[in-house]
Parts: sequence; structure tokens; C-alpha cells
Amino acid sequence: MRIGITCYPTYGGSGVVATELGQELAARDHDVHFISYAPPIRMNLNDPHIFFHEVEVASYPLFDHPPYALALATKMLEVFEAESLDLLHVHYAIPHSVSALLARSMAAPRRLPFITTLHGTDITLVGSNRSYLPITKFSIEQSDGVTAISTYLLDQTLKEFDIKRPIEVIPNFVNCDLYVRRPNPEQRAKWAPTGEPILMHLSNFRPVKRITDTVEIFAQVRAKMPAKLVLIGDGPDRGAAEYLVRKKKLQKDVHFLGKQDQVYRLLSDADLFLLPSQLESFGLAALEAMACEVPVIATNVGGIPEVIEHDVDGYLIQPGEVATAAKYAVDLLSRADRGREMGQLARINAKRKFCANDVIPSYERYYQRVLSETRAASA
Ligand code: GMT
Repeated sequence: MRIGITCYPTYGGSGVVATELGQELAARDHDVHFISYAPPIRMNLNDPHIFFHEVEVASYPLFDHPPYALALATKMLEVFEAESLDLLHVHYAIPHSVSALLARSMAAPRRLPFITTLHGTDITLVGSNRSYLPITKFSIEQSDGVTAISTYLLDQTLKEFDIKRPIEVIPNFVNCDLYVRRPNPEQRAKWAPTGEPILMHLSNFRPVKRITDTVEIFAQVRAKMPAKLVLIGDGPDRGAAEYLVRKKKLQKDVHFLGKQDQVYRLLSDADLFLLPSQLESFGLAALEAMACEVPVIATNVGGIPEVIEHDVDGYLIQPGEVATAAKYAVDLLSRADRGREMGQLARINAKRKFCANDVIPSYERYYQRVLSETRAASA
């Protein structure tokens, strides 16, 4: 198949899922054309089946906000014509599904079906804002296919947007051959020179991640035992996290790594992963950690309980319950055997439910289904 994929190229779960999906499809001999304003993070441009088409957003003094959605629609049509795309797959509804809808209308009577994958904040935060709700609902209803990354997000979409059309749940996934436990003693020694246990967090440091809770949990752990915290990522709340680290005099124990691409090289050196978010429709970073045999303490919100089983491969707390999280962390880190056992179960469960080798064929089947339905509808 020849597939056009649009996503945000920035540091965020939807872009990561879209990029990894594109790479998995390319490895299965599909031609994948990324259409966005910059190459997505984690994209491998050396793959002969992967192509990148840049959306150039022309500006003009009249525009305070250049109309990206229109430039994107135009580029989608151009790529469809030049590359004979079979379909478009857009990740994150706003504004990508609206652009795809425009591109499909412009392409008519030629067929350019498009599939929208909902990721979370496009429904729960941004999409439910009155400024965007009607157009997001419309573009979801008009999509030729719609998928959601968790059952929680499916239910939320049907409820918040009063949508009657079917939506397929295809969960997020991880490449289980790449995300494996491969400890790197040198790296570990750099972070924890005297063998202290390592706690880790990875996100885009947006307010929804409650990054200061991660620091607070760590501070309470550190008050009970030697430990180190490794923070991967960057975003609006990094300053607040750095301030809290200084305030608690933890500078020697906390490492800020900034944005990193090959996170599978880092996760294996963690003993515990923290994800105390206010909301997560899935929690991809938790899954990546689990695949590397790292147990997770996360919040019992959104789609997280579909990924982590409390007291089996991790612990679930309520948002803001930092003392409870710290207690679980100290229990787990003081008994290395318990941590290893939970970590191994985490990998088994991640592999059983969310391996790319099982999830990617679900996308391929879904593409085929949408193609034959649209073909039949226009016959
Ligand atoms: O979490 C973010 O701020 C990024 C956001 C995105 O769309 O880029 O993540 C959402 O999509 C991820 C991939 O499907 C999910 O793993 C995250 O749980 C989801 N974030 C939220 O629901 C807050």
C-alpha cells in the first residue's frame, strides 16, 4: 500500500506512535509518506520505503496565525496525486482530520479515503473546548475510518462528542525486539556511581504530566534511602521541576537529560518508572518502560489501567497521592527481588497485549477494510 501519514513532528506520544507505525509499515514493504511541517522525531529517513513531504506554511503580514491546516490540505492533495496514495492516516484530530477532509473533497471524484486516529488530548482537552468541538466532531464523523488508542478514549469520544459511528480500538504498541532490557553498566555508573537505585520519568513536561509530583515523590523516597532520579524530555514545566529540585537541594541526585530519541537505550537502566499524570489516554512511556522490564508507578486515570495491573506489574495511585507513591517506591526499591519480579511481569504483559508484531497487522487489516468499504460505496 501507499500510505500518507500526518502527525505532529514534535515531542509527544501521538507523533511517536505515528512515526513508529510508519516505520513498522515500511518494514512490511508499504511505502510511507510522512506529510508534516518538519520530519517527525524518531523518523528513519534512511529507510527506502519512507519519504518525507514538508508542508511549507507561507506567511503574510496580514496573518497573525498562518493557516497551517490549509497548507497541509494542499500538500496532502499534492502527495496523493504525485505518489498515487491509497489512503491518508492522520494522527491527532486537530487540525489534521479537517485538512484530510478538505484534501479528500478536492481529490474527488478520485478516491482519497482518510483514517483518523484519536490520541487523547485531541478529545479530552483541546477537542472538548467549545472553539474546536463542532469541527472536531464533524471531521471524526466524516472520516472514512476512526481508531482510538484505548477503550477509555473510545468511551470518552462517544460520550463527549455524541458520536454514533463505529470507532475501532487499536491500542498503542511497542517494538518488543527493540525495547528489551539491555542494561548499560557504564551509563548506570554515570547516574548512580555507588549503585543507588534509579527512578526514571519520560514525557513532554506538559502540565498534564504533573512533573513536580515526580520530583516530590523522589524527594520523599530520597529522604528514606539513597536513590537517583533521571528525567527525560523537555517542555513547559521543566523550569518548575528544576526549581523544585534546587529548593529540595537534590541537584546531585537528579539528572535532566532533555529530549532523547533512542529512549530504549536509557529505560533499561531504570529500577522504577514514574508517571503521575493528571490524565493519560494510554501512557505510551509507561508501556515502553514495561517492555524494558521496568515496573511503573502511575496514576489510576484514563487508559492507564488498560496497560498496568495494580500490584502485579506496577502500582496505581490517584493523581496527587505523592506520599502513597513514595511508599510503594520505597517498598519496591528496598527489595530488589520484588522489583525484578514485577519488571519481568511487566514485560510479559506488555508483550502479550501491545507488541508491534500483533498490533501492526490490526492496522493493516483496518486499512484494507476501509479501502474496500469506500470502494464499495463509490461503485
Ligand atoms: O501526552 C501528551 O501530552 C502528548 C499526547 C499526544 O497526543 O501527543 O499524548 C497522548 O497520546 C499518546 C499516544 O497515543 C498517549 O500515550 C498519551 O496517553 C496521550 N496523552 C494524554 O492523554 C494526556
